[in-house]
Amino acid sequence: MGVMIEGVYEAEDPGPGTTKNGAYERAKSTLRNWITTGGPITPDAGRYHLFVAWNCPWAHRTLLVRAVLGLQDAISISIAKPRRTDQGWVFDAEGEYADPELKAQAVHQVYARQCPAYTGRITVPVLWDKQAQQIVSNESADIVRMLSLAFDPDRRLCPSQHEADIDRWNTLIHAKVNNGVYRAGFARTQEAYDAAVTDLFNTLDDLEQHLSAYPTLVADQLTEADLRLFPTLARFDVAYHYAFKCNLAKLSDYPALWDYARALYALPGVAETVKPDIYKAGYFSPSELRNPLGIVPAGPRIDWSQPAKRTINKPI
Ligand SMILES: N[C@@H](CCC(=O)N[C@@H](CS)C(=O)NCC(=O)O)C(=O)O
Repeated sequence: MGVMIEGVYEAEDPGPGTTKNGAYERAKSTLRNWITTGGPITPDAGRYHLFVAWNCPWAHRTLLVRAVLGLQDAISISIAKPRRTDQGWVFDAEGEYADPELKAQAVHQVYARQCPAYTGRITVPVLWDKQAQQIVSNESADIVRMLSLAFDPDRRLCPSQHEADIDRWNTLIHAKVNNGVYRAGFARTQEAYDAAVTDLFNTLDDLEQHLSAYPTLVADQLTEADLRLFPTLARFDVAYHYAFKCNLAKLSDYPALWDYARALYALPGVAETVKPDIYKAGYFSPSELRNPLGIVPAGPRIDWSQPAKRTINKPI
């Protein structure tokens, strides 16, 4: 794993950003254009391509929106191999992990196509514009919102009247849950770890309370906020609980959250995006900090197909 400096991929990884007190700080995404009706980047079927990895939760949220809105034919994908190498995210020459669009060997080549002197981290997801031959965005939050607005005129995943509520959940869940597990897993001091775990489990407790009373996060219907929470829940017991030391409780210890997660899993198109064995291979890949020998644990056994008590309707 590494970083790109002026268009050259350096295998030497400076490591995830940390502040002085050992707390993890996520790098900001830098390529942030928008698809809009009437703008230069229009929502045309067949024009866009997503570069993703099954194990990446930020990529997962974009795949969920694509699946729930039925955009699989409109937006094509390339899936990078689950374990990063000294070239970062890489592709095979053929098969499931090949890149049919640009025939790239690594995701850093996609960034170099966009900007030959690119400097920064090479992350997935990346939304690529096949027509303009450039990156639209490497920020998953923007990709989720722009897909759900530009490709669905009825804004069913982000209704205008609920947008503020969706944003409120998104902000909280990003800080304390989605990125919270990384703050715990990448902490370099006890204090930073303790703060992250406290935030995470306090928020899971609040979510448990909310989801005991309501079927979903906002307005009793499926919205973008649910699709942004789900990737962290899908990885929780199999990866974060153990690999990132988020072990005060398992997802399956929260009756309402676990029921909610399974109801989301049962939505058409969602199960195809959930890959527990790949999460394990990715999160337990060799890491000097967390898992020096790269040994992947056998468990836990999880039954995602157990029917949920609640019903969540696919809006489309
Ligand atoms: N802000 C980005 C973050 C994406 C991100 O951190 N992706 C991880 C994989 S889960 C990655 O590609 N990391 C590679 C690196 O940092 O070198 C987003 O949400 O789209």
